[in-house]
Amino acid sequence: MSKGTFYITTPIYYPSDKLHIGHTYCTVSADAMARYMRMRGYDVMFLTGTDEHGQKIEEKAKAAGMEPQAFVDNIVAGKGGILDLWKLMNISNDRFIRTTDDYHVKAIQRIFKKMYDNGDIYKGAYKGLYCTPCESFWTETQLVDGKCPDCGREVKAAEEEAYFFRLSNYTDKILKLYEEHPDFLEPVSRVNEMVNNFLKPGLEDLCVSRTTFTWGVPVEFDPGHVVYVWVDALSNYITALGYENDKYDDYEKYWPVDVHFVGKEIVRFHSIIWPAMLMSLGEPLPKKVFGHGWLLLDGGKMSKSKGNVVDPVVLAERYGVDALRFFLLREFPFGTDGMFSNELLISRINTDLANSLGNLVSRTVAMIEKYFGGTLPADTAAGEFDDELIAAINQLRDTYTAQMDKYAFQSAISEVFKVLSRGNKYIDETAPWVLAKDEANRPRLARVLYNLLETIRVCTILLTPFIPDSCAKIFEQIGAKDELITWDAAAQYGLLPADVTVKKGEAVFPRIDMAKELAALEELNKAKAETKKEEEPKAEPITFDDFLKVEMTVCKVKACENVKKSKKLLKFILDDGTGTDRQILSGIAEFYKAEELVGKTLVACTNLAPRKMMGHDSCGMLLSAEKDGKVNLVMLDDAIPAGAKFC
Ligand code: ME8
Repeated sequence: MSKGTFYITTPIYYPSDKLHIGHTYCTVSADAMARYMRMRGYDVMFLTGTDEHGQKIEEKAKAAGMEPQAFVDNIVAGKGGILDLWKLMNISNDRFIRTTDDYHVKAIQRIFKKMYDNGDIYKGAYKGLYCTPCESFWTETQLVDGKCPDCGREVKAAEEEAYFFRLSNYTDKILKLYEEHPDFLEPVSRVNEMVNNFLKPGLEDLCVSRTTFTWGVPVEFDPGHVVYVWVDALSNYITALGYENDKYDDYEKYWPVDVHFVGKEIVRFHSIIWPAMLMSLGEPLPKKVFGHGWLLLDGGKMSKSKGNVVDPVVLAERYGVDALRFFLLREFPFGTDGMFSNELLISRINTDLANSLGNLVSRTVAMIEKYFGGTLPADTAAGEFDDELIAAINQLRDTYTAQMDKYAFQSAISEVFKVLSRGNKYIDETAPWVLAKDEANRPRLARVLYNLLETIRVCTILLTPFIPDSCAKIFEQIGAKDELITWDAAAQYGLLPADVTVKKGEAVFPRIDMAKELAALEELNKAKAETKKEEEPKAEPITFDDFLKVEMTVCKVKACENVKKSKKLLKFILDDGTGTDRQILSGIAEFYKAEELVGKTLVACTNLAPRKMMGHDSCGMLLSAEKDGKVNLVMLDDAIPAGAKFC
């Protein structure tokens, strides 16, 4: 009989770039939690999926020369895509949602209309700053050094007719939610962040439609608009259960969600915008949002790996999926950031999996084979050190559960490893190889080995949510049948039959030679860098007519200055020979001092369509050359007059 339901979700991932180990972190955590709750007898719904709409995806598809749908289909469902990655990582999700799924699209249209009909969505005009990679609008005051406060990248000025969600009406309601349900958002540091940064200053209405691109869910009653990608994405958690659609019928059963696992940078969306949307829809609120930390590389987020191998497929191939899953949850406390490195990964595999767990299993099984031909005798004798070990085994499930129920995976695993260490110490204390020398000690020797098997059995049950395949192999080696590897069976010492038969198998976690492995990884990185170079697209040939379309003009720099609030941009006033000054902005401030360039003779493309950069017009582009990240302006002999054309 089910103990109740448990609904858990991961964020839905952008199918724009290859997923790295940081993305895997969140999904593996949710998977461990889902497996743990299933093991405890809950009826679990574990949802993950992909967030496929928005300008970022549209732009990526365009750059790849593909239609957006074909582009996302390939990244999600193509060979080596996201679905394959989750299969490889042994992710046991019950459902997978794609925001391009028909049922979801229709449900989003209904959800938008519902919020419009109840007055929470209205039409207005939006002027603001937009960060395309984050799909987020920002106000000037929210920017950090003129850049997106989430990702640090450039934002673009954007203005358009748009629909707005009356988020400003929800400030007090969200504050009240946090007060009345102090465990709605965890860890508690995230609550302070939300209150101080967003709620205390007062929420602003949220722009929830866009008209400058089309890759999204069209607003049904105003089709020039597409629904803001976050409204579309957040709603996945209910549409995937059948909310406003007929595809599924689980909404009543599983909603409200028990926990949304999300990365810390998207806590704002999940703990402010999402509950406000649900309040507007008159639906129950999530029981909990848990904002986990990031895996960092050299202090930064993972997207650019320097030196370390962060591709989960490569890592899983080299060390096994379970070792990788284990490392992610064992090494870092779930709520805070952790610094990833290959060295740390290998070291953790060696100390915990190969030494502590792997050794205990292989030594115990080997001794039972050696001293008893693989089957323990029924006649055994208790002795010194037994009570302490047995007490540790009997208490373990409770201490572990207390941590798991707080999503403290690292501490839960650590409880298990305390008992495994106790087991290893028990071998030293009882010295079975000494007992084996005297026939009279056989009953005692048998009991010592039995106690070790029981230690392994209980610990392995509790490690199953993290390393399911390896645990199955261990159960086989120690002869633990299905009924002895259940949740109930983890609460009690002494369930294996006294005359249990073991079966030696291959080492479940072989030890890795750190120095050799690090050298191999370095080689791998080098080879990858080489292939990348080779794969860089060669420019397509163009016709002479194409070439003639580009107007190249010699210009003299009359004035040059840094653009305020921009680290990159220089503003040039140029004499292009026409008698009218030409203004061009160029992102080369890191490489030149503005005053050095006055009087120089440069080349500009002068028939490029003008565009705005940081609020300034830029009419053309200065020619520069880049190699290894260093940029040089193309400079000509000062004798060449302004206005001269390239021919
Ligand atoms: O944010 N360490 O998608 P996403 C830990 N589509 N977690 C990391 C990480 C790292 N280095 N890098 C990424 C989105 N993540 C939206 C979600 S939900 C309605 C919409 C985590 O593919 C990140 O914190 O950019 C986030 O929780 C998840 O991967 C998906 O990121």
